[in-house]
Amino acid sequence: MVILLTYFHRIRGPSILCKIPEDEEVSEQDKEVSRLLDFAGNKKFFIHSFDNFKTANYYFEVPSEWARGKKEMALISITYSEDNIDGEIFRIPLAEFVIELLSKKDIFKGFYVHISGHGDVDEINEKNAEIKDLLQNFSKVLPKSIITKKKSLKLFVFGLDRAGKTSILERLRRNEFVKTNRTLNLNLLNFILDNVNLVAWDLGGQIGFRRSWRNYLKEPNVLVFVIDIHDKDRYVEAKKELFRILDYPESSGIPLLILANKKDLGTSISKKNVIKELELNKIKDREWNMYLTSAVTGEGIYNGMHWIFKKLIT
Ligand SMILES: Nc1nc2c(ncn2[C@@H]2O[C@H](COP(=O)(O)OP(=O)(O)OP(=O)(O)O)[C@@H](O)[C@H]2O)c(=O)[nH]1
Ligand SMILES: [Mg+2]
Repeated sequence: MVILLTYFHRIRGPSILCKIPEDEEVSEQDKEVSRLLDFAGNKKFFIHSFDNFKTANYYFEVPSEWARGKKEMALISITYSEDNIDGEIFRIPLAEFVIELLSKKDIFKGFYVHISGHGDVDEINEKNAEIKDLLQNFSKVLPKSIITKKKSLKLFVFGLDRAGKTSILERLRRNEFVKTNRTLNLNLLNFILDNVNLVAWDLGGQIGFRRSWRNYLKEPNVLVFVIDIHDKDRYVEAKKELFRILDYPESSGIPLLILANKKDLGTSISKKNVIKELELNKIKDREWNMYLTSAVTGEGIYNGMHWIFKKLIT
């Protein structure tokens, strides 16, 4: 399997601008090429076949201060030869890679390594190293889920800062409680639980990061909302953030798992109580369930995950 990341400077619209000789009919082979380069086709993701290979391709626009139209095109392609692979499985990982790449500030500079006369060379090299790192991580994560052919689920994990999101995910990933640092912006985790490949988008809960949550609401299979049940002063704030996400059209109908966390700190708070405080009975447009959990002991977390598996994995 080969992964290529290609950057097209200043190309906009279809790339086949002319055909020589002009009077000859367009062959099937040419059509294939034009399909690959047809950036005007409005398809971000497409599968392409040639010889005994196939490619899964995802193209995207990179905002760039150095481009004429302020936008340039890039294409990431995975070339594979295994007959039994359905290229569709690359769609979500590629989309995720692109979101992560574009979240890096001024990333366009990293594509200018071979073009002289553009700004600070050190800065360009540094950005290029960032791209390479991302690609390296991506290539490590990818074959594991693809080759083992496990079912894959994407979790959108949100909630106020210090609710315990990262602790819960680390507990699931390593089966132990580990010390965490606050999450800056986004933490992407990939791990296998009960033969299911989980891709978790662990979102930073501090106020400054909450506005960007929506950007990552890209086709998740399940929403996981974490709340610290002992942080009663912030129930109203938590409820507001929960319903803000539920009200976005792109989250419509997606099942919601609520993890009422830090149960180990005392059991005076009941499930009923949290449901009432968060007004969860108002949720009518999706399936939801709530579990009292503890990242310290692991209690409740696995039950929550099994509820998801039961709903979504046939
Ligand atoms: N007692 C107890 N402490 C917990 C539990 N879960 C998390 N914590 C602690 O709560 C604090 C915050 O946990 P994190 O997992 O970092 O919280 P977070 O929701 O990821 O926070 P942000 O990344 O800022 O959004 C840490 O000190 C954790 O050790 C729990 O179940 N019980
Ligand atoms: Mg965190």
